[in-house]
Amino acid sequence: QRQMGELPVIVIDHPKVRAAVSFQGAHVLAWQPAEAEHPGLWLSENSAFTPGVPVRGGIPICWPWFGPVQAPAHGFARTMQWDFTAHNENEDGVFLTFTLRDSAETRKIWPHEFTLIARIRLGNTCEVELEAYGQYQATAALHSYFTVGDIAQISVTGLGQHVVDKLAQREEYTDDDKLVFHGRTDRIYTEPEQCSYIRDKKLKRTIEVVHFHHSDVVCWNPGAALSADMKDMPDDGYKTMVCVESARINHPMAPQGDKPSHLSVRISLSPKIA
Ligand code: TA6
Repeated sequence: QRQMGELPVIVIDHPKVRAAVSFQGAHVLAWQPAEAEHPGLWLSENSAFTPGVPVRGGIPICWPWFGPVQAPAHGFARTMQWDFTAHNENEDGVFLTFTLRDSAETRKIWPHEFTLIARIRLGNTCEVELEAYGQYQATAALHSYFTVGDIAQISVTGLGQHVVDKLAQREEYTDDDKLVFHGRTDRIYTEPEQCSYIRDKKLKRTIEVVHFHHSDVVCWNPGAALSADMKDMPDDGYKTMVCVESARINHPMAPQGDKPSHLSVRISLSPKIA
């Protein structure tokens, strides 16, 4: 266990993987399989790393709402301290479990009882499985930030045809079967496939993002102007990152007491541009 700024984090140095996970938000901050030349996840060095402030990068867990529906934006799960409830490791990697339960503090902003479990597996793949109990509806996202060589030289596929463009405020069926980035992009794909692929010509690799129990996939890149405006991001930070997020927006998570609702992601890196 170490500190990153003011945040206590678990640092993993295992023959198969190097990674870091913060107790705040059960947040995977970094993940790089031993055989990978570059980090899988992108993390802003300008993040505050202060309790109660979201970290920019890694895999923030946005829950129990996605976006600025109410304060705090993207819910409170990403800025709260979670309990570290289990730890296991073997030759393939490290498995960590975190739990967050309702408290007087959460009930002030969201009036529900809940238990939220995050199971994190770090090895050759990076997996985050979210399991929610209680009786409510909650939108959510595993807001993964990926490292790319150059945003202008990547494409994302497996997104499906139906897109809500949050910037143009337009909803449409598109013929494009791949997304390329020409500036600020903020899109919710509402009929996505199970698997998204980020093909990266510069780093010569493909990131495979397998979504489970998702209803939507969100793609985000802030572009130059917003990147320069955000104080927790380097001015040119947008060039080396892309968010491809496994989400439940149009079909919120709806656990029924002890019958849980899930949202998960499994990420792997392949050295080929498939
Ligand atoms: O997932 C895309 C998005 O909702 C964008 O609209 C953008 O604001 C981004 O997430 C980051 O949100 P944050 O609250 O972390 O600044």
